[in-house]
Amino acid sequence: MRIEHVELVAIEVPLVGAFRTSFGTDTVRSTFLLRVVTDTGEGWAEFAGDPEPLYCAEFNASAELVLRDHLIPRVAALGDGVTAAKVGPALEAVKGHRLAKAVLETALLDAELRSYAMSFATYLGSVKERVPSGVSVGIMDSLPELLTAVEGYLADGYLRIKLKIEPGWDVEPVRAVRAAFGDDLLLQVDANTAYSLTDAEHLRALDDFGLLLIEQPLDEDDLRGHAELSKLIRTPICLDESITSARDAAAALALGACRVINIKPARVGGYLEARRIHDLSVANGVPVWCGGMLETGVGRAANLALAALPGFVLPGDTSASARYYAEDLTEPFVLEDGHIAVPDGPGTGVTVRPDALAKVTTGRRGLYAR
Ligand code: SMG
Ligand code: MG
Repeated sequence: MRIEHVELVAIEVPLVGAFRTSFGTDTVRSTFLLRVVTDTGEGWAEFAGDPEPLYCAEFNASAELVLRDHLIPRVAALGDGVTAAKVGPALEAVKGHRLAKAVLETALLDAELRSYAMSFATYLGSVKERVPSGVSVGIMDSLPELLTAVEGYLADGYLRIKLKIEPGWDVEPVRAVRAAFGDDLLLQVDANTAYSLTDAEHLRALDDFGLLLIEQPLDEDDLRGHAELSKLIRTPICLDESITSARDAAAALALGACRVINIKPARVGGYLEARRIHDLSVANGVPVWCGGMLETGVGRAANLALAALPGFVLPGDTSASARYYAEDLTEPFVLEDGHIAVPDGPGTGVTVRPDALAKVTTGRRGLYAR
């Protein structure tokens, strides 16, 4: 495969409701799609980041620049020999920028798989036709508002609830949700790095509620702190932001910094590294689940294929299109009996609907032409 040209499509897609985390509030998903045209066809992928470097160090403008000036030229230099598997080695010299690397590798993988009429699910080794779906519930202004939101998601059929937490919104919302919906509800929390080790005593109060896990309580670079915290609380620690590679995952497990891993392909540089983390976790007996970055159908499709690998034993943040968007950019993903079907068509198995894309496009820029 040879890269002919690469185009960035900037999008602003309104969310159906505001989504508040410990680091900010989103009302619109502002990101970009990458369209890679090769001699065999085209491939699409969605950048997982935001306009601001609050979830991680990367952001939309940093990704655009590094793709244009450093990543795409290195992969294009492979000439006729481009494959998705060669993207990682070709980009190894460039430090960091994993979300940007992931969007390029994923668009090329989509193009490559379409040329063989093979799905992401087949390529990655998926074993399920549908995956159980959880939902991530933002921080709210009041407990009644939270209970109404959770009730709605449970009525939709979601099989697991994740509450976003921060200091001042943690034990009470968990207590309220447990009291309202019972002990059998699969429930977990995500702090997005909002705590420090001195909060251990406070976080121990969460042990009373039978949570599946607490996700990323401490800073992303604090593996030691997570290992210490895991000795002080019973709730299993799950890492998200801290795990940017299979090597990180191996270190976190060796240190006892986590007992569960949230795998987001973008955060770790793409689906190939995501699969390596899956394999490592399976070998270590560690459960994994698929995280989300409020993706449109473009990004969601490939995440569903990954979530169908055998080690993904917990429901993921792979919710239906309607949880995020009134109109998705692809055919909408729907919840059936708490599950979402894994796409089985070529590549990601979805196509971008030109009319839906046109409505949310704020700019198109060529990043490379042969
Ligand atoms: O895609 O349903 C989704 C969002 C899930 O909570 C979610 N993602 O830290 O796991 C996480 C957050 C990161 C994105 S917050 C804008
Ligand atoms: Mg998280």
